[in-house]
Amino acid sequence: MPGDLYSRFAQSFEHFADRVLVEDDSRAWTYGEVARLAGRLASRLQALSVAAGERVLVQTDKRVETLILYLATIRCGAIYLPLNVDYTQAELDYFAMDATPVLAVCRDASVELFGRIGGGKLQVTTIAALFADLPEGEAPPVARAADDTAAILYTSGTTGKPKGAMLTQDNLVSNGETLIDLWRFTPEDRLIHALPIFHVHGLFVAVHCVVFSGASMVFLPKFDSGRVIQLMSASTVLMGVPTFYIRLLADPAFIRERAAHMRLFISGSAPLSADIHRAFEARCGHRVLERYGMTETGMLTSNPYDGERRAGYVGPPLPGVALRIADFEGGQVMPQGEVGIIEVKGRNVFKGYWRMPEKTAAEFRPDGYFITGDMGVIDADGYVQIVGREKDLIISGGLNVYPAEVEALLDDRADVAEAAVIGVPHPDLGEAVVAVVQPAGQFDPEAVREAMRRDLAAFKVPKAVLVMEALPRNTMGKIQKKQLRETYANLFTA
Ligand code: MCA
Ligand code: AMP
Repeated sequence: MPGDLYSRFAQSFEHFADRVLVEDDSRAWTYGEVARLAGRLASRLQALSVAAGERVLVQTDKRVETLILYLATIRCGAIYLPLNVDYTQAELDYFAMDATPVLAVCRDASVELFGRIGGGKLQVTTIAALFADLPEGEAPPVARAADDTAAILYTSGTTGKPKGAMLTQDNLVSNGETLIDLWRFTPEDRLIHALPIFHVHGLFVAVHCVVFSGASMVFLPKFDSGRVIQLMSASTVLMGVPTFYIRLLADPAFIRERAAHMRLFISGSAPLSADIHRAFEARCGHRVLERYGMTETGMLTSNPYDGERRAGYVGPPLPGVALRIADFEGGQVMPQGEVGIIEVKGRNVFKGYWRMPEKTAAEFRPDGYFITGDMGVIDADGYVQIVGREKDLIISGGLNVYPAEVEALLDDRADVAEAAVIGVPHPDLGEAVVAVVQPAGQFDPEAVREAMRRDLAAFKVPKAVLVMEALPRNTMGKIQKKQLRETYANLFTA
């Protein structure tokens, strides 16, 4: 039996043909129906020149049709490239020019915008057009090798342009298999799917756990605590970022009885505070299972299903994941119990950044370990604790914002002498993006926020732009971000 991703999907399509795979507010789709639609859509994609190794760029709303588009792209042997629906034209231009997709699928309202990319050379379509009068014939699945790329997900970085992480067929199959075992997924499970489907979390972790195990899921367009609470009585698992758990706790309708049918609450993508972990247990009796991962690596560690789910820890490495703590300079392994950079190796680790061999080489050690940029420590029981990040990164509501990108935009403005962008504690989002600006002449913070909205996805726009006559610097002249973070630590929590 071939080991590629579509073959793994096909196993479930066959075994669970009559069971429900996915539901939305309007109807349910069985595994068999989804498989047939994916086959027919693959015929249409092939007619649009989607072939093995070609990229299909997707920026659309979360719908069951988008899920089927993902499956059909993989069936064609092509590379799926999902993008955040929030990205602006400036951001999209870069992704499209870098990835050179054979086809872009966008919202109806964005057809014109996509049409302008690359001087009008990009082939653009919409979900509605793709699904209109689907051909009857199903294209046969195109076999792929374990090391062939199945998806490219862009991640930004502390310097330079965003990088397309190439995730292989085997990365995705092996990580999914590990997770369904560890988290005990069965065909009886029903997942509340409230995450976006353009990240590893919502697309691969959530969807693959469901499809690989023959379970089902309810697709919500976005997180809505009322809807999620309502669904709990007939569901078993919720996967979310910490903000989901913060919002559930903030909802008085979330009481113990509502969660009685649920068997598992999983959190990841950002740190879940020990306070929220404990408050959640006190409210509903469930201990959240926290896990840790990255776009480039999929899931890396997880608290155990049966053993102790420890608040403030992300658990031991997953089976098949080698994880070590190294010193900050050069990959020297640290003794157990000491803090250092987390480095990882395993079948789950990506094969490199799209068309960026130097950047790829810079993030791996010579012995093949990938440098995560997260700072951690392993305790005597083998549990990993994340204690910070070496990379200058803000995680807001589970979404990554690199200060360098926001600072560059501010520094380009005539009314800004210099800017520092920091993350400060936020009761809902965990961290919020804040800009501290040393103005050059007349300066209107609200006008600056408005202007930034044109160039930046909404989640990257600072929630506050603060003015300081002179930014704090050390003796070398470097801006003291630590001091700024301390100064504004209570901006949203006071
Ligand atoms: C929306 N906004 C945000 C965020 N989301 N601002 C900062 N951070 C965010 N995360 C903006 C909106 O555009 C809006 O802007 C304003 O904030 C208020 O939005 P709100 O209605 O509160 O937001 P929402 O639509 O309810 O979304 C919040 C959310 C969502 C539910 C937390 O962002 C979300 O689903 N996050 C999950 C992201 C995720 O899947 N991450 C996984 C990637 P304005 O008012 O100005 O218009 S990491 C990953 O995949 C790795 C591998 C891993 O380990 O999992
Ligand atoms: P991304 O590149 O969007 O995949 O984000 C990956 C980053 O999210 C990791 O490098 C961590 O910094 C962070 N992350 C993911 N899960 C957790 C977690 N459970 N606790 C703390 N940080 C996390």
